[in-house]
Amino acid sequence: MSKNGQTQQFDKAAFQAAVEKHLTTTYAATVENATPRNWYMAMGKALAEISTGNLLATEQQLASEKARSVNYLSLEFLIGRLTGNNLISMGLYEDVAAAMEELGQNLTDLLEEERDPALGNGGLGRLAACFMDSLAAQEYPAVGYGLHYEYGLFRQSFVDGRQVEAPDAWRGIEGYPWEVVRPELTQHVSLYGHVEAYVDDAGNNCRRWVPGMTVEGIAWDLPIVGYGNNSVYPLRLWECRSSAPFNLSRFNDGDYVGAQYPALEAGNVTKVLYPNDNHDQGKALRLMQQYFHCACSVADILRRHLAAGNKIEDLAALETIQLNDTHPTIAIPELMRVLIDDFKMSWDQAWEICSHTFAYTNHTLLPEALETWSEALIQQMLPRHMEIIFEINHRFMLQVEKTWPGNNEVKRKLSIIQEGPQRMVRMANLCVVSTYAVNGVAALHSELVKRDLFPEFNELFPGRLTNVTNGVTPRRWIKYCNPGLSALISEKVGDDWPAHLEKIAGLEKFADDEAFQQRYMAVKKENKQRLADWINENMGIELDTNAIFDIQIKRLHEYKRQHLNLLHILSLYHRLLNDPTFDMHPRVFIFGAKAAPGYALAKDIIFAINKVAEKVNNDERLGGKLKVVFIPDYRVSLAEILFPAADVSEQISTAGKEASGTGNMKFAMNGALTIGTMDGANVEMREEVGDDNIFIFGLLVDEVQKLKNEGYDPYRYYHADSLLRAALELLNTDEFTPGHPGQLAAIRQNLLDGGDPYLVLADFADYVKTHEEIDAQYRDQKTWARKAILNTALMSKFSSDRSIRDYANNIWKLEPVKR
Ligand code: RUG
Repeated sequence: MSKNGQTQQFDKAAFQAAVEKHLTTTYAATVENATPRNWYMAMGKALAEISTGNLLATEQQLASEKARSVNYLSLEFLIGRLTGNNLISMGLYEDVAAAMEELGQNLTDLLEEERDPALGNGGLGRLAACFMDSLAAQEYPAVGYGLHYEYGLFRQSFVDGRQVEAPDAWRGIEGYPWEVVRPELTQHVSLYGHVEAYVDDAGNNCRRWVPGMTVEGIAWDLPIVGYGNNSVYPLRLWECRSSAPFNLSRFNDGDYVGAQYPALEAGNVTKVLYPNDNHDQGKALRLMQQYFHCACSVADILRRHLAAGNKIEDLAALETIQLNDTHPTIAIPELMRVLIDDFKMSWDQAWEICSHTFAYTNHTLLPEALETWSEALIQQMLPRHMEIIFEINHRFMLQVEKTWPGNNEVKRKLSIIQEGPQRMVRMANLCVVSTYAVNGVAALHSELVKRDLFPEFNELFPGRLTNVTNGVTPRRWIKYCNPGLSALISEKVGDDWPAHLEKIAGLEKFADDEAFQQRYMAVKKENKQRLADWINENMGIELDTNAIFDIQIKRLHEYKRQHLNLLHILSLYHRLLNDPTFDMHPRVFIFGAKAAPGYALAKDIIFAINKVAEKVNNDERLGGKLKVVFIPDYRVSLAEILFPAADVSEQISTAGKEASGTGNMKFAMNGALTIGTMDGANVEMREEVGDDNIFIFGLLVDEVQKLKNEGYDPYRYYHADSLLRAALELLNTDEFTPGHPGQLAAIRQNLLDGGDPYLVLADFADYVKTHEEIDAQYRDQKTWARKAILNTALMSKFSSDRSIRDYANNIWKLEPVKR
């Protein structure tokens, strides 16, 4: 590897010729009349030529070496823009910038032409993207399997403060330059129909699925480029098309439109990403997406395995399949079906392979996010799978009976089938029963999975339940998004830290160095200015970069408690206007969040923050001390500007509700100080940075539980705390919605009469007090700089490279294969 991580010789002239060739032959433009978008597309195509070559070469090498691989199955990969990141991984950023400059093009401007591929909702999908990056960076053989949604996560705008959703056609008209379609990998997927019994030639009683329809799965590969190496792994996204695109007899009868129905229906399967985060909606089309994804992926894994000359019996030795949450659980009965029905294995043989192939990651304890599917729906859409699930459950119940004889209560609790007026299949139970490893995503979360969610499973399968703490890729989340800080780090610890984040600990010894502190804070200031400029240009709000930039960016959810943040803002507003002795350092509260379109209260919270923002940003009585900004359409490319610009990171979920969080890690790496509860990965971040360098507040998990058990009464806090009361009462007036009192009252109603399910009021006073401490400490810039530097220095644990090594060593038993 040469300087900049470059792994192969860059031929500038050849690259420029390739760009110009694509400009003319692919996009019908000339050097003279090409638009910036034409240039961006042509450049992307020229770069993709390099990565596709490496993708095929990596594929061939891994097949010929019979390398053990992980197959990461996820309904979501929130990859964000690829071009800038891939340039960094290829070590070509500077060379390509110079080459494009000679062609009269500015690379930074061209990178802005890329639409974010938003093929995920939030943390879960972004984690999958970081993991693919870390797999490739460390050359652990891997294939990512996902869906090629025509529309990604909806685009968000605000109309009079309310969220409005629009479709996200992320590929534009021209398609996405990095993707390559692989028609030779097409799969056929069956749906509906019935199961029939038959006797095979050997006289065995067998079952087979007679499908009602089939659709086609088309593979699109996106290159996951290894940082500083030549390995490129595929992120393989399946698009659903009709197997019978045209009904010829209808066409010949003159029914030209009706003739296309099969194509239109099949196209619906991968039309759009479901926009729910941490919430199971239970729609039939979603089950179809899940099965389509799993059937294509399982078939492709088997194809690769057999094409490399391996025996089917060796599947578990050479392939492991990681299920990212329960969304791809149907892959388990699908593999059973294929092994039994197609490969004619016995149940025991097939089970031996399956139960040693799959591993499952749990990402949530929230009951509303734990997936169940109605038995009737599975029976109708996937009749053979329902039979197999029943059989898995039957055998499992025998095992439960052995351990807890005659205990029907424990059987009811553990059964894959949940009894009730409508019988439901519990996907998490199916996962725990059928996989060789189940992991939570942060130490606290994994403990709660064992203690509260699956205690009996933990007893029944000792050692199966484990932890792998999440991480984030330092390539995108420091090197690419924060060039100023990256240069400073490289100067102090050398430039190989993006691949070896442990090295970043070398910054610790500069935490007290005043000159370094000043340079570090100067970088922070530049990053704040970059964000302030973006906000000014796009939203017309002017910000003072001397203010504290206090940022909460994540999906809008009650458990994440954006409304606690809002109540704090209202309390500051109240104090600034009513308490002449109150003093505060100027503060800018910045939000970014999408609400699921059907989540009314989440949308009300967005509306309320926007209305408060409108008022305070224009209220001269506040003397510029308080600003509120809600950035529309929060997405990966905006996150790349937001994380580096934060002074304060809001990680304020109710303890026990946020499985891990990953934004918390990105903020801290970029030198923001966390205000957070003892929840998710905050707990481990505190262990790393030490209590002095993080602001922890609020109830602990067990205190939350205790308070609830005792009968939580939000009015107790309301009556006891006049500041809280003042903040809540503001929501009942027309202070922020002139002439329309009560427009914000739903939030107050939920917190008081609705019982305040996430204990916002119980944590309010401590939250306010902790913010006062932040205010005081920020005024001492030297101390603040020291803490910020230590946050950067002490975050190496949260590199996704470490997470992937944990998976590889402790779960997958996977070795790197160097190219
Ligand atoms: O809510 C969790 C986050 O705490 C976590 O960091 C992330 C990645 O592990 O996954 C999020 N999540 C959980 N998203 N969806 C779910 C449940 O389907």
